[in-house]
Amino acid sequence: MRCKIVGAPVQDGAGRMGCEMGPSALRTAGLVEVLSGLGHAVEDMGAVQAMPARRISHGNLALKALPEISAWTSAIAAAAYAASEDAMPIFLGGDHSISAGTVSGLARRAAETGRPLFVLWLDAHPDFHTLDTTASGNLHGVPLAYASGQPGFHGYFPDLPAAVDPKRICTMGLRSVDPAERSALNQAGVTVHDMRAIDEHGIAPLLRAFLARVSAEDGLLHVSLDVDFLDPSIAPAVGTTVPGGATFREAHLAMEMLSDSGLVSSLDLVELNPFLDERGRTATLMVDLTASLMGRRIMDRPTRSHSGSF
Ligand code: 5AB
Ligand code: MN
Ligand code: MN
Ligand code: MN
Repeated sequence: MRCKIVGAPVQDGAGRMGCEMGPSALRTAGLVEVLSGLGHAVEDMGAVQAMPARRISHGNLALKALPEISAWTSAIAAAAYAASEDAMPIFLGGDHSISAGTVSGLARRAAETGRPLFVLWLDAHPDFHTLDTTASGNLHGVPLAYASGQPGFHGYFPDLPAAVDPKRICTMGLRSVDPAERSALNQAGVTVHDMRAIDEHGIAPLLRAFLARVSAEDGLLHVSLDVDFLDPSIAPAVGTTVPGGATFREAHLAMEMLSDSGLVSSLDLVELNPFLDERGRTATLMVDLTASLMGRRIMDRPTRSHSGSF
């Protein structure tokens, strides 16, 4: 597979500084070498350049860094659209506000190719606030709402050439959902597999069902992996830790199943805050998970399910 690594060193969307160092930490943990070692042709595109911010004011006075994140979103969307023409882009955040750009750029690409875009959102949070509903004002809490065309972004964020259909979004790992997000997710028809569902059913059948839908529609699949999807005991380097996250084995199994499916067309690695890490362990885990998603196996064959191809 041909991969393009795209750095998006954004931190203004998070409540604390440090995510700017994320791309550097992921490279230091050996991302490029690991992918090359798996036989992929890897091109490191360096970092997206921030565009100059214009003045924007909004009635929600809690909003932080709206001009900056709006400008980043334009630049990252353009980079995502370009990189997805002939390769699988892997975006290195940066806080999760970068996905306002990645997903919208990929949706534009998908619309041109005529294939539907699906999004798998692996996160403790749905990031489904609008500019009006966020109480913290941290814009890493809005990207999925923006990219799926929820109201209230017009005039503040770049206009969307194409939105992702909320019915083609699946979130997994949720365990911190604000009331406004809960009703918006239900109304929009997003598939939500919260931690309770993962506890009760196991991650495999839930993911298998979603992958079957992507495959049935010959879709493109974007995976957005927030560090806080993982349990903080194994992934401490994130500003928004929530107890009770995915285990090491659950996360690897999800990545291995995604790899077996052959459906993943792009990936975000977001919210890594290296300032909060312990001797690089979270960065290393993110790279290892990426390796599983990109074909690393314990044994030299994929493990097939009894019932189907995933
Ligand atoms: B992350 C919260 N919903 O709006 C808010 O880490 C958390 O990208 C957002 O998932 C977390 O501030 C954003 C309380
Ligand atoms: Mn997130
Ligand atoms: Mn999160
Ligand atoms: Mn976070």
